[in-house]
Amino acid sequence: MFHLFLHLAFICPDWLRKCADGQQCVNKYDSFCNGLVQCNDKSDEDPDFCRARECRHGYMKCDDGIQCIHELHLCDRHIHCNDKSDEDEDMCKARECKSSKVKCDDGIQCIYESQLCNVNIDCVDKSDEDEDMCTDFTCIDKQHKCADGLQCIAEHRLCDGYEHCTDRSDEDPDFCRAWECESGKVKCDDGMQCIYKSKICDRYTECNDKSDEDEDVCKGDLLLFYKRLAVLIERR
Ligand SMILES: [Ca+2]
Ligand SMILES: [Ca+2]
Ligand SMILES: [Ca+2]
Ligand SMILES: [Ca+2]
Repeated sequence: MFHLFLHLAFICPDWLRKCADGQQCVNKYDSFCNGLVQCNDKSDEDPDFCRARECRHGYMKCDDGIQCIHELHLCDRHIHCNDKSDEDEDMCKARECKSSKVKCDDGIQCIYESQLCNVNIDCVDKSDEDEDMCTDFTCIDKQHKCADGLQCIAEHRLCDGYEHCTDRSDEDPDFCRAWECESGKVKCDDGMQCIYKSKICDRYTECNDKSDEDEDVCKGDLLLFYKRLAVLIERR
């Protein structure tokens, strides 16, 4: 009787759910069938309960049919399934990468194409940053090779006023003076940095030379403003 009373009196907030014993609240999204026992009565990992339960969106079952792991954790070279099935070598080697992803040299791990030669090690075997490979590598669409001939950066990061190439070549003054801004962007007065047109006179300084927020341009003097705009558009 006392137990029943406790059971009824015990209410979990919205984002939590009761364990089977009714004595404890655990996160209803993360706690159930994640391979970790979080309920004192172990009901969150009860095999029968978990076998009958589908994984939530973006998650998948381990071979045991019990545990759910995030899809991104499949074949990432870190063990997430208690039965280790997510990193089974034969399975991972036979598995194709999703589009826009490519295999690391190990034939197991998949990474995004944009992660190749980006100076971050994404493959556990480091093959994505192999110097010989990156020297020969043609950057993917909308990417640009830094002067070192190794690193690829997104084209919109060229001459944006921030260094992205480890050799700083994306912000090299000579290079940027000669560089035409991508569409929708204009040069600051320094003739080097490109900013989005919409950032002119938006009260936030984007140009390192502060020319996008120049008082004369932005305050009142409409004629000057249009003159200036015409110059900027011409410069595009
Ligand atoms: Ca894994
Ligand atoms: Ca990388
Ligand atoms: Ca940059
Ligand atoms: Ca601005």
